[in-house]
Amino acid sequence: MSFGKMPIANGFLTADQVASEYFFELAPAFCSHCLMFQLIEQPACEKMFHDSYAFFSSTSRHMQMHFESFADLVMSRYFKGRIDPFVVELGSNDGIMLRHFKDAGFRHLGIEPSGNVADVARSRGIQTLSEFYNLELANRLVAEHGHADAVLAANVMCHIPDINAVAAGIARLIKPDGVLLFEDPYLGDMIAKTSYDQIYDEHVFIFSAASVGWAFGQHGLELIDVMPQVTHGGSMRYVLARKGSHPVSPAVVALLEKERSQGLHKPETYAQFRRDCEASRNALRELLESLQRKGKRVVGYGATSKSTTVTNYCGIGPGHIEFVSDTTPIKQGKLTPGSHIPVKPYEDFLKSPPDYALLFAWNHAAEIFEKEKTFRAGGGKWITFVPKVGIIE
Ligand code: JHZ
Repeated sequence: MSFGKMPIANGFLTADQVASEYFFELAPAFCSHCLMFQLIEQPACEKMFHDSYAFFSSTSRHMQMHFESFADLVMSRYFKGRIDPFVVELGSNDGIMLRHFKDAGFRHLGIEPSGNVADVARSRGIQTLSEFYNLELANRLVAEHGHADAVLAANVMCHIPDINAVAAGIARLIKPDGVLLFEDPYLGDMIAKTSYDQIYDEHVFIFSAASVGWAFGQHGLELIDVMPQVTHGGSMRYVLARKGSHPVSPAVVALLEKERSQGLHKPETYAQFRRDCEASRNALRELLESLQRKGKRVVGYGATSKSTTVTNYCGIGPGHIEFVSDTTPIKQGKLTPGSHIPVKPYEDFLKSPPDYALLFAWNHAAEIFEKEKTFRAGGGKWITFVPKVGIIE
């Protein structure tokens, strides 16, 4: 299916950059052989991850707590009995997870190609290299630091187009009994919730247990555990190790069965998903157009990467949404990619609350609703579109 021409999801831009804005065709496909759901065309990595990357992981308080508990799990379960363990995180962003290993005194290394977010991690004392991960880098790491006890990645693995190079590099880096833990938005949740906004340039794959098992199996790694996560609207944490080195949890078998009963192996499931996306798009447009006709003020909440797919696919622009509020300084004062809606600081939302706030950051709903009680008490309403388009009074 195609979502049409799309810009870089985190490519927030200034008015003078509009004329030269880059677009590509956002078209995912499903392979009934390896069961992978992935983009057909992806922009070059350097267009997405560079020295002015706009997403900083630590902007959400709930995500800070989430990564603390992820780090605790690795230390308590996978570091047990190991002498001087070494952990490597791919795409370590501003160090939101590695800082816990640093604080506990463990040998750690972050690999973060976006220089500006890596600098923030370094300023917090977290060892970080700004490079893309591949087999050549894995060889260098082994020579300089030795093999790793654990390799981690959160919302990163699904961003790397050459999954084979990365899997080979991880198989090279981990010890014979080492583990790989990574988590990403989960295909089963995306299909169930019609959360098509998980599909954008950075997310080349939307994984399932079946596709992860297949892809990493090519490199001698086996899925030994799975742990569903509520983060990012429904994610899955995958634990892998060298085939035969660890027992396989019954949770893996149960999830593979659940995926089959959900039909994730069948092309028809994706044909239905396409129809669900179209229905969602029509409903959201109709709702925004009716509010526009009534002269209501609508503001977007959270200039997320995901919202780039929503605004561009649904044809939402400054005529529908006055501005998008976001707490990230690098996004403020810019325009949203493709749809060119002004991004303003959160203080603007507080100063002049709109009639309706379109919750682009729906994955942070619990945190945001808690924070925005005054908005609702003052008559403000939320517009949501996952799992269904609707208004929360
Ligand atoms: P958020 C990013 O996706 C990009 P995005 C990336 N590709 C990925 O996979 C996931 O993260 C993990 C703002 N905000 O977390 C901050 C507020 O303004 O949904 C962020 O700009 N007020 C790596 O961009 C945005 O919203 C708030 O109270 O879709 C949230 O972005 C909160 C909580 C957030 O990720």
